[in-house]
Amino acid sequence: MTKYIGQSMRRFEDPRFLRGKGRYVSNLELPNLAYMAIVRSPHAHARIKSIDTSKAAALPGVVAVFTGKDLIDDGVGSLPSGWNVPGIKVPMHYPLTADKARHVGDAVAVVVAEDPYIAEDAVELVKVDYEPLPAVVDARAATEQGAPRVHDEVADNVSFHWPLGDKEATDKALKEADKVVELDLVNQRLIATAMEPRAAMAEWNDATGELTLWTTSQNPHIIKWVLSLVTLHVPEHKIRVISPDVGGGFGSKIPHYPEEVIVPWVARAIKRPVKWVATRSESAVSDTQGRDHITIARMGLKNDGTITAIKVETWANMGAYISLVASLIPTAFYVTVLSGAYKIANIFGEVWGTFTNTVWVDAYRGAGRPEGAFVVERLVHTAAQALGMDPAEIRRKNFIQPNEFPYQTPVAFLYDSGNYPALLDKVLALSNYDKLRADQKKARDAGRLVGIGLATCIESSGAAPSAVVGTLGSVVGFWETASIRVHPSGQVSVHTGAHSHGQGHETTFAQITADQLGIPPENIDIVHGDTTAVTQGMGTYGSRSTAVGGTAIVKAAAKIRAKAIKLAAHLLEAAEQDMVYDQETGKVYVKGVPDKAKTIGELSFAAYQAHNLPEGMEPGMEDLAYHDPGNFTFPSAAHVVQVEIDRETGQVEIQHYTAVDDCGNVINPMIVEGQVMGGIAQGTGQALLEHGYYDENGQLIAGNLLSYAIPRADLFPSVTLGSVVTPSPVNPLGVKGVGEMGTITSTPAVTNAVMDALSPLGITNLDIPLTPDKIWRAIQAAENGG
Ligand code: MCN
Repeated sequence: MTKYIGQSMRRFEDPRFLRGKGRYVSNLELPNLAYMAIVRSPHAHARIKSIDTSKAAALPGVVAVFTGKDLIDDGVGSLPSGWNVPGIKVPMHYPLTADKARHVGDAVAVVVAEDPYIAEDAVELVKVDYEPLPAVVDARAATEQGAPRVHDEVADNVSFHWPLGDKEATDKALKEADKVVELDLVNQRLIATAMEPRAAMAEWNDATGELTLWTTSQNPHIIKWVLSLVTLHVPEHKIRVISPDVGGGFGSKIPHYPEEVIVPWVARAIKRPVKWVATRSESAVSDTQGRDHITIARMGLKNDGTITAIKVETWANMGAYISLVASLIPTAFYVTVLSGAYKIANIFGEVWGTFTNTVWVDAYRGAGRPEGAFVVERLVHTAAQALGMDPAEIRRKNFIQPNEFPYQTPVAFLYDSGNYPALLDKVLALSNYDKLRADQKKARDAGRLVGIGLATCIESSGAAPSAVVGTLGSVVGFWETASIRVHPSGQVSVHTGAHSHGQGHETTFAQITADQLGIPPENIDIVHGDTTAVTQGMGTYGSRSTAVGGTAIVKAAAKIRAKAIKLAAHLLEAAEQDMVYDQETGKVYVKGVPDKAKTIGELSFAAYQAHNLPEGMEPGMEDLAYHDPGNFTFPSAAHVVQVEIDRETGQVEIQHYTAVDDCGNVINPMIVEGQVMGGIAQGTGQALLEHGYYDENGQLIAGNLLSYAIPRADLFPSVTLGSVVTPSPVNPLGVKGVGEMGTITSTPAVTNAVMDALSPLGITNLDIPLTPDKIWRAIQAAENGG
């Protein structure tokens, strides 16, 4: 049925990226541009007694210096929280802090100069008189009596407490269980490390009062709304936000950032365009970070391996401020996935979101769902060990069965579709699981530390519907728009509110449109990332763009086809109900008379000519659709990993990696493979390497790429990929999201493999990242008693 969907078409965007022809914010220039640099706090917690800007202002080439007071006195608003769980405390977060610095990197003042080097020099000349205060960095310690207060008005540092599920029933089930396994888990702080650091450039037109802001955002329309309604108070119709090519985001480019307010404000103040580009080390202390949970998790089981209950307590580190969607992540994106792929009668989870003197936290690839999957999959692995069961068998025993969809979990979600036994069968077959186990036995007999890890996970992607997310705390809705303009030539522009920053929408969205209209993808342009070019849009995150944005395209295309049919009937003097739109060729013909036809190109030309239109038809061939999804989609994945640990060094070698995914119908298998591979690399990075580590004074110890270990190609053997397809009934494309599935599943799979390797030594739980040092010490302790 489909001609282009399902094809591994090469990405249309890649030639420009690979040849260095992308248009990133930092590449853009404007006449008379001034450059901004930011004075950031070196202290994790300090009262600001005074700021002396005189020396910086006197440096030749410096245009102006501003402090927080300048912005606040001018009425600039506090950065908002866009997701408000009940009872949440959201303290003020001004773009430049004026009273206290609350994390290393908190922005205190800005310098504007004729070139970026002078601006950097002048930053050194701004004298801030700080009174250092004690800092707190640990999410749970922050709630203890006597802990330093991050915000003077929040006595216990708790922003919110969020329970979900039946506590009484879960406690009872745990009491009655044959076996209870308990784990203390740390899901460590991560730094997103997108390839392109953040940047912003702004221009004010004094004559018209118009602001244009170029910013590295995943959701430029949301930034426009917030700039107008909350922070800058500029009329919305006077603001244009452009996020051109953006080099990766992974969630860290969702929030509304201080620089998106300061740069335009300064441009208006000095009557010149202004640009700011973050350095890599600056990004480490000013981009939102991810994860950072401390969890106590319990699972109750029958002796036969049936899971009867899960109970979870989590302290989620919010950092120093509440970021745009931060309170969603450890709540409605976390506790709600604790059922995983399993039928579990009793689930209860509660979360404390706490303030600490660390960089503020927001979405990072998976955002809440990796943390949830990690808890469930580590518990399942540990339970299998405790009961002496094979980890594949305990999973199979507890899976939701294919005939049980739609499946209602005890923690709010209604899963759309899936076939978890088929996923497991496929990954076991592709990985040659029985042979891996036999080889492991031989290796163990020879004294080698070989481990096999499994994870079978689900994800909730494409948040929906707007009315429901509204009841959960969202300020905005999660619909998407698409407008399709068939030009007089028959070529097409599709304007989408989704934002591609690496995902390849320019290709997959063209494939979707091509199959809807029968126009070759190379004649279709995907326009995104510009609030003037695109009507409205909610942007890209939560693996929503294909399920939600793709469906908006399908809806807009249906409107185009309807108009084309009406016009063709008129021109061919046939009845409208006798017309057929052939979506493969783009021809509209009279049923049974294929030669009596008009192409969509001819019809479009006729629609713009407007010489001979049916009575009442407007000229042109263009339409817009909003799509508000009826439910999330629930992709799933099963991974099998084999590792070997070098006893002498603690180094982990990944020897085999097999991943099977189900993201419903696939638009472009090559792109899906790329998404899964990238996700696996990121999730493995969390399991083995990455840690945004703060010392007890709140200094970020791993603040650049020399000290923050990201995964590199040599970590991986060749990865075997497979797929199972259970189309989603939630949208007409039958698609589910894929952008985060690899990340969600790989962290527990790799962790379980390492723990399996160490199990003969009696080591059952170590905190991630499983660095050689940590593993070596655990081996020494196990073998030598410490
Ligand atoms: N796709 C497909 N068939 C499906 C599902 C998806 O062909 N059944 C394709 C899509 O059309 C799209 C890509 O796969 O080209 C990812 O689609 P989707 O799962 O809908 O996710 P989004 O496009 O909404 O992207 C968001 C997701 C998230 S949440 C993070 S974080 C992430 C990710 O995508 N950040 C990325 N992948 C990334 N990839 C790159 N290169 N850079 C990032 O910052």
